[in-house]
Amino acid sequence: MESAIKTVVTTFLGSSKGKENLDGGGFQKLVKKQLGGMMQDTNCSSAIKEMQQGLDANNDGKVSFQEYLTLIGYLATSLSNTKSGSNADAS
Ligand SMILES: [Ca+2]
Repeated sequence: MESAIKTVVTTFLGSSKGKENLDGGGFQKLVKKQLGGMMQDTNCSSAIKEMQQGLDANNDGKVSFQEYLTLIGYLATSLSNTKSGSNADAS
């Protein structure tokens, strides 16, 4: 568990080069390199850009750590639903 959390943090910082926000290019690289197995359309730059805009809660054109966690949370929820066999509408 601790190593998973460290990975989440170091992956972000590696892609943002230690900065607080990921720019568009950094986000593209992160998704393509790290999330190709869990997400569809990771080879499509425009789909990733759309995803980035969806995550960008404060509309500054960059992905903050908090906004990145929204994506991780979404992926973790999807995985959990898959593993537990529950339907998407289960709450
Ligand atoms: Ca933002």
